[in-house]
Amino acid sequence: MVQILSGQTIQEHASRNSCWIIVHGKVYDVTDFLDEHPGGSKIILKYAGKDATEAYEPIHPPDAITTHLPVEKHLGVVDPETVVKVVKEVTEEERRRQALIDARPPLAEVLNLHDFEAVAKAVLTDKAWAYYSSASDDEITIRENRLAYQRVWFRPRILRDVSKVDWSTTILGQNSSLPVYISATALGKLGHPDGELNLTRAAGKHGVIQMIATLASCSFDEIMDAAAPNQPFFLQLYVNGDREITRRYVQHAEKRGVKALFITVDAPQLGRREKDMRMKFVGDDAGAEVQRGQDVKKNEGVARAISSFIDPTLSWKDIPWFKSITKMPIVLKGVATAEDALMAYDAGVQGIVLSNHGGRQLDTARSGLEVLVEVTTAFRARGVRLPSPTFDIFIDGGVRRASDVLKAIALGASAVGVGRPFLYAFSAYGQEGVEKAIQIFRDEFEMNMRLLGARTLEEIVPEMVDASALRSHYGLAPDDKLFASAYQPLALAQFKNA
Ligand code: PPY
Repeated sequence: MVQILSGQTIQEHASRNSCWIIVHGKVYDVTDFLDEHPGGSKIILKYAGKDATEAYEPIHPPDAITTHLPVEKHLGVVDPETVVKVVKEVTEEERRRQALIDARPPLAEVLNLHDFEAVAKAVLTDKAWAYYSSASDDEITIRENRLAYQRVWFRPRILRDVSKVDWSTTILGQNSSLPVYISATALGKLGHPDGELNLTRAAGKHGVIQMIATLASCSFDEIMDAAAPNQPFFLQLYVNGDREITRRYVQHAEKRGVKALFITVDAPQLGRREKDMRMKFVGDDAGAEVQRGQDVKKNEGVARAISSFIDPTLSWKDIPWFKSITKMPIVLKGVATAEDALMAYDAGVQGIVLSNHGGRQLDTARSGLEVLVEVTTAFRARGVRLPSPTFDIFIDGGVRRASDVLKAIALGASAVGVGRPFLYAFSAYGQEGVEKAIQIFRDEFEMNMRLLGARTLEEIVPEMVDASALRSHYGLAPDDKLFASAYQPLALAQFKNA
């Protein structure tokens, strides 16, 4: 029998000693969980005795609370008649945002992936924009991810009858209409109420593979349940300090048909994304807590609030264990040198992603594109034939054009991951935005392959690019005007009481 609790009873449990909250109409006793909450106890206590759904929803998958709280703490359901409706005040920011959403340019006017970023920057909440767009430290690497592509030039071939061109491929054995997969990005509901489902629906419709993020706002099962028949997925994995949780998660994913496991290996600690970290000072009193010398991390923006479960002890020694718990191909995401690429190959995994985590981890780490040349050179020196039928090299970071993807393929990548542009596409226009982003890629692949003189991806060969300037970091680079128009410089930190 499900117990029905009145709003009044729940309100009586509004302290650190007894803290009940309502989420999605259900009542939970979170008293013992307060100090374990990765986002800190303070944020929960704000909703003690009240309905926390609105605050809970954008950050947590719907099942986060049920999986973390023992069943005896699931107290029952709230009697809706007895809850005093908290009429949420529409803030000035929300009013401004809604006006901007209403005034968005029609989707037909969006011509390239940069446009999504410009619209997303305008319509996202400050907090969401800060979290999505932020990168670590001085944001050198995020800029370099774009610039690297501009240091590689094409050597197109002519007179090849390019009336028919085909850019479809297979990625880790799965058909893909593009040599691009949707890379994992977290917290999709900060950008749009349907979160990652926008990606799922668009990807299913257009034959694109989505990599599901461990820290997606939608739960893993919600995403799988929204899939088209036989729609392929990859899974991105943050390895939990509690390996049993990781084992269950991976094996559940495999059972539900996920096709490959991408283990994130570049985030033993979260990079300092200062734009995101500054958000804690805006509009709440968390700054005071920091000044009292309490645990700073729990008050440093969205990302740091939820990162404490990631296991920094992860090492090469764990690879055999991963192989023992799954038959899915394993790909290490976040390799940044030829040395580690060769170690991954020797460890018997099926691939690597040359990635700097969208510039969000080690600042001044090199671009995936530059590392790609180092890696393919080292593999060839070792006598490994590329492309290898048993080992794939992917890259991600900074891809905004099909021409970027073609450069990566020419230099030896099997396919390319694209994260933020799809996130911005659905933040700005929902599922339709993602579909438009895919269409933009198609149009650009068609044109660029024709102009390059390549009818299939196999015909994109190393001789079609001049990458001789790639390693020269201080050479002249063209101004990236489109990127600059969407780039948000670091705002000065607020002075207290100013
Ligand atoms: C990132 O923000 O870069 C992520 O990969 C997701 C994430 C979010 C919060 C904590 C750790 C990682």
